[in-house]
Amino acid sequence: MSRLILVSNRVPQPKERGQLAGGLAVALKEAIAGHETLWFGWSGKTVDQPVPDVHLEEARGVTYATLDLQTDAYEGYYRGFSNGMLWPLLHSRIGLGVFSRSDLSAYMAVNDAFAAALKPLLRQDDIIWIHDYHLIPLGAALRRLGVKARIGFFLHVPFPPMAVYSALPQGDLLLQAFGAYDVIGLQTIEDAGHLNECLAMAGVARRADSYPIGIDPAAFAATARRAQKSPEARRLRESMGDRALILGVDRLDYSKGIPHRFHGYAQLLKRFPEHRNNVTFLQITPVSRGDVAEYRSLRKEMDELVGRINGEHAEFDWVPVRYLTRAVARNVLAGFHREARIGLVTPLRDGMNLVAKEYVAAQDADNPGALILSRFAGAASEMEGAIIINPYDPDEIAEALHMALGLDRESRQARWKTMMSAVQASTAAAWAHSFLQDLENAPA
Ligand code: ADQ
Repeated sequence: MSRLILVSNRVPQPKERGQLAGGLAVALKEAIAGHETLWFGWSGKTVDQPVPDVHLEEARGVTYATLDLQTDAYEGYYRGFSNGMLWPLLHSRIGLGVFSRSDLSAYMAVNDAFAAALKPLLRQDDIIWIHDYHLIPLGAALRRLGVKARIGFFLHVPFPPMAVYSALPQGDLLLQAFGAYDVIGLQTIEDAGHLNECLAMAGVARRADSYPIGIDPAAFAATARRAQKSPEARRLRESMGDRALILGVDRLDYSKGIPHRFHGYAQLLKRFPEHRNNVTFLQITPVSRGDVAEYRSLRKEMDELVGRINGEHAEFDWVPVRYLTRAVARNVLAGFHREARIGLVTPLRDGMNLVAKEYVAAQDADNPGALILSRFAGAASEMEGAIIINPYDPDEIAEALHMALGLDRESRQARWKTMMSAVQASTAAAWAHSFLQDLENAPA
C-alpha cells in the first residue's frame, strides 16, 4: 500500500493527538488506519526568521512534519486571504469579504513555501491528500516542482454558484490550480456542481465529485451514553427540572446563523407563550478566529442579543437562554446532546455540519430528541427525518420549535430512525475510504 501524505493547514498539536478532538481529526484518523502516514502542515507558530525549518516528530505510528510561518506571511495567507476573503466567498457572503492583492500574494507564496518544504520529504509512490481552502494552489505548486505522485484535494466548505465566485478578483488563478489534482472532492452534489461549472468555464479539464463526510456514530453514541452519567450531565439535568432542553453547539462563526437562531427562539416565546418557563435554550459557542474583525463584531452582536432576550423574557426563577463562550469537552458535550429534546442547527451555509450528525448519534433510541436543521447545511440532503427550516425566517424557526416540542415519542422515534440510518450510511470511515480508493485508482 502506498504511503499516505496528509496535508492540512493545521496539524494537531501533541496534546490534541491522543484524544483526536474535532470532527476533521476523527475523520482523518480513519484515513490513517492501515496506511504509513506523514501529516504535513503549519505548526500553529509564527516566527520572525525568514526561512523556517520543518519539524519532524513521530507519534503513534504517524510522522508529523510541521512548518512555522513568518508573521507577515501568516497575516496575509491565513487571516487575510483564507479567512478574510475565501471563507466568506465560499459561503456566498461576498459582502463580508475583504480582498487585497498583497493577501493573495501571501496566500500563493505560503502555498509555494509549503510545496518547497514538502517536496524533499516525498517518495515516488506516495499518495498525497490535501485538505481545505487554505491550500487550493498547493497541488499545482507541487507539480511545478516536478512531483508526479497522485494528489487529491478535499474542500470541507461549500463552493458557491459561478455568479458569486466570479466576484473574486483573479479567481481564475485558483480554478486553474484545481487542474493539478487527480481527485477533487466536495461535500455535496450541489457544491461539486458549482465548482464543475466554474472549472468548465475556465477551461480546466477536471471534474469534482461529492464525498459527504461523516462521524463515527457507534463511538459517539457510546461516548454519549457514558457522558450521560457524568457529574456535568447530572447537574444539567437537575438544573432543568421538567423543562425541555434546546441545544445549539457551534464554533462562533457568522456562517452558523447563531443570531438567526436566537431571533427564532425569541419568536417562539412571543408567539407560543405556553412554552415560556417550560423550555431552556443552551448555546455553547467557543470563540474562534478572535483576531478577525468580523468575528469580534459577531461576538458583540451575540452578547447584546442574549442580554436582550433574557432581559425581556426571563422570570425571577427562569432564564430563557444560557450562553457559554467557553469550550466544553467533547465527552461532556456528547452527554448534553443526549439530554437535549431538540438539537437546533441553523447555518446560513455549511459544507456538511457534523454537529447535526453528532446530535443524532447521541440520542437514546427509546426516547430520542428531534433535530431542527437548516436547508443550507450539506447534512440537510441526507437527513430526511429532520425538521428542515430556512434560517432567514424567525417565524419558521419558531414554528419548527413549537412543532418539535409537541412531537410524541412515537413520531420522534420514527424520525430519529430515518436520520440514524443516514448517519450510519455515511460515516467518517466510508468517506475516507471512498476518497482514498478513488485516489489510488486514479491513473498515475
Ligand atoms: P466546522 O465549521 O468546524 O467544520 P462542524 O462540522 O459543525 O463545523 O464541526 C466540526 C467539529 O467541531 C464537530 O466534531 C463538532 O463537534 C466540533 N464542534 C463544533 N462546535 C463545537 C463546540 N462548541 N464545542 C466543541 N466542539 C465543537 C468544517 C465545515 C463543516 C464540515 C466540517 C468537516 O465548515 O461544514 O462539516 O468542516 O468537513
